[in-house]
Amino acid sequence: MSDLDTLRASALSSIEAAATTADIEQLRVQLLGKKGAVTELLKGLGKLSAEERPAAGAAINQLKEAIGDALNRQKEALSAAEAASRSKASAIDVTLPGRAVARGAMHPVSRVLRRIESFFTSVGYEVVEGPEIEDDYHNFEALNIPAHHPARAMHDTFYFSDSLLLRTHTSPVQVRTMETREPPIRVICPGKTYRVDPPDPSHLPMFHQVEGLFIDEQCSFADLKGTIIEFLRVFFERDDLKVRFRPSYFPFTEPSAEVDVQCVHCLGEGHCRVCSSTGWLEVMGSGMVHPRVLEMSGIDSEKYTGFAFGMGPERLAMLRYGVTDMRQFIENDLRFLEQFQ
Ligand code: 2NL
Repeated sequence: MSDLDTLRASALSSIEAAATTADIEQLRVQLLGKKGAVTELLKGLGKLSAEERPAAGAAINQLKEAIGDALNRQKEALSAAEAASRSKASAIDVTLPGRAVARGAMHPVSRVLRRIESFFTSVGYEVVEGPEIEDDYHNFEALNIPAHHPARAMHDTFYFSDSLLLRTHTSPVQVRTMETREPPIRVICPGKTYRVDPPDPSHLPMFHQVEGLFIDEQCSFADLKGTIIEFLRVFFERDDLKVRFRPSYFPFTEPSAEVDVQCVHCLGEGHCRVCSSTGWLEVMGSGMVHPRVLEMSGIDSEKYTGFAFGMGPERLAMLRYGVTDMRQFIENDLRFLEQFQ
């Protein structure tokens, strides 16, 4: 066998054995590159005699072409196989089951806030928010709460300084509304409120309040009663719910009334731990806005009258969903929260 035949056989068998396109490129360099085996043979032609040279040159070129063809063929085959395996590796298996979307649940207090807002906006009220850090004037003074009132004692209010505090109710939002708008005013003010109370079954240091304010010419206690009774019947989803207005006292309203509903648990019959067998549950406070409160915020109390009310969404959520301990609202126990889907 001549040197050419040996080289041809070994080159073709290496090409056939190549496993990747990178191997092929390496072989191309080894065989046909500047210092490749075939190139070395061509360089050797110079040493041959003029008679031998044409035949030898033709044979080497023929070998060069055969190796080039073999490299190209094998490269094409390998690159097709490599592309196929790349696309198989990155393919999406559409038969796999989908990942389930974990569904959240709305907090029961948020659900109650939404119900309250949806009723009042449906009868023409606007939802207004305001700062949680308030000053003494808007939280107390403008609401006719004198300096000696128990609500101003240190044990109730979180103070930042003599005059800056965490609001103890959302009334200051209504004060700010009266200061900046002209009647008629129809607003509800939901939001967080703060009092120095350690958590227990019926108290939290941070809780919510929704207050409402209606001011217009000719506004009467009958408007207060009609609005509140209708709200409570819609909220508790009972057309015939009994509602009771009990005389009470707030510094910012006169007259004032606590609002009771027929016990939603026992409906007023027999032994009951929810209403202590009284048949009634206190759910709101209300009253006609004190004329001094109107005047302090720049509203003419000869021309305008108004009513106001306040309620606690935590308490309403306990009644509506049968929650017996307020602390559950802030414990973030998913076993509790997941029940309100
Ligand atoms: C309660 C009592 C009440 C008000 C809040 C109010 C606000 C202004 C003027 C007059 Cl700016 N009144 N708010 C009136 C009566 C009762 O809330 O027991 N809340 C949970």
